[in-house]
Amino acid sequence: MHKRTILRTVAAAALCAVGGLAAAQGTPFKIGLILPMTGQQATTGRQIEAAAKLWMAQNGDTVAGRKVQLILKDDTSLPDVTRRVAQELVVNDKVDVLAGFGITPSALAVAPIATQSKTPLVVMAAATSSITEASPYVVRTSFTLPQASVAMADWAPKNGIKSVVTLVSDYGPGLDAEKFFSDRFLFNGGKVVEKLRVPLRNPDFAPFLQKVRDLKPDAMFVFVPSGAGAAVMKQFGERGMDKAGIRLIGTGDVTDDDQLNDMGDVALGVVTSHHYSTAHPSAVNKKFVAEFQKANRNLRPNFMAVGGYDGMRVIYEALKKTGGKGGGDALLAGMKGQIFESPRGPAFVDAQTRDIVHNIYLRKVERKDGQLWNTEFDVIKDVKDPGKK
Ligand code: VNL
Repeated sequence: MHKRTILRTVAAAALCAVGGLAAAQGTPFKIGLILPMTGQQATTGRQIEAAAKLWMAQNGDTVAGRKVQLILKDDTSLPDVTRRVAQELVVNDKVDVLAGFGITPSALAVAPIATQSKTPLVVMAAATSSITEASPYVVRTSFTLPQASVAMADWAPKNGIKSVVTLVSDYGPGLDAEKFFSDRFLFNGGKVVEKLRVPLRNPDFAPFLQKVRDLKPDAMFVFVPSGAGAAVMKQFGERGMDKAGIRLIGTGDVTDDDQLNDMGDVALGVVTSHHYSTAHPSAVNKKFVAEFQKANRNLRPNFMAVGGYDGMRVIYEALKKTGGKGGGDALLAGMKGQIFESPRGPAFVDAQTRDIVHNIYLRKVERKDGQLWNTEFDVIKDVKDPGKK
């Protein structure tokens, strides 16, 4: 099959959708939320589902007179499943928006369906720079790896780090992190001793960490996806790499707030760059964290939750702008250019690139009141994705 059949079915569905517009006011506005609820990326699914539900609890389930319905599907983070589920949501459920997408391959698998059916696709988690270029219907509320990585490559050489080994997951966001960190670090006079890539599925970090230990750089720069950070941190400590004088730096995915509190002393002092910390000291974030924790048995919201929460806001605001009517192109137009205060700080959906613009913070892991936090100590304001041409 598959591609031609899929495209034909999707095209037919799009035609039906036009005919059905008159009836749209009476029908609910459907958001097809596709997330990895099981499997290796399940923490990301759990975070985003909780955040989307919190948004709806706080803002109601009716927008401009139109009832909003959330349809949650588990893609187990396998892109073939993501594609099939998205096709069913568009053709059978006639969803108005597709949203979620825990990993880059899942977002990329669905981009052609979004284009063919003119369905806005709101990326709440995946963070490879090029995703927004895969379809003109993609809008992103998560972040990009180049945004976070460049900030770290500027910070490190000013803070005694002259040689680095990079260690990244071997797929889209990891390759972005490796390239944008290395190029900038080199430009700043640093030396990248070796670039190591670990498989995304069932990674065994041990041999890679041993190699880093033997190379003995000033620091190891890490990107692993949300949920894998604790394993890296644990083995980094077990091998005594911190004691051997190798520092761990990276994007904030490695000190993921979903897991940070259980990482222990080895995480103390680790500096990362990212767009969100649960400890972000704003009134909007304090309220977000408190209400998220109250609704989810004290679970700490991480950057994935914020991508989901802001994605819901962008969808709600766009629907409001269409007076509740919706329609793929009208919704897309309503999403572009939105400016709002996110729990992460100020945020902006760039109308040209459809990508998120936000602050990138430098953070250091500290213990406060018996818990570990990514404490922000510096900020680079309004960072656009450096991966865009
Ligand atoms: C991706 C990027 C996934 C960053 C992540 O966690 C992450 C991705 C699941 O683009 O696949 O932290």
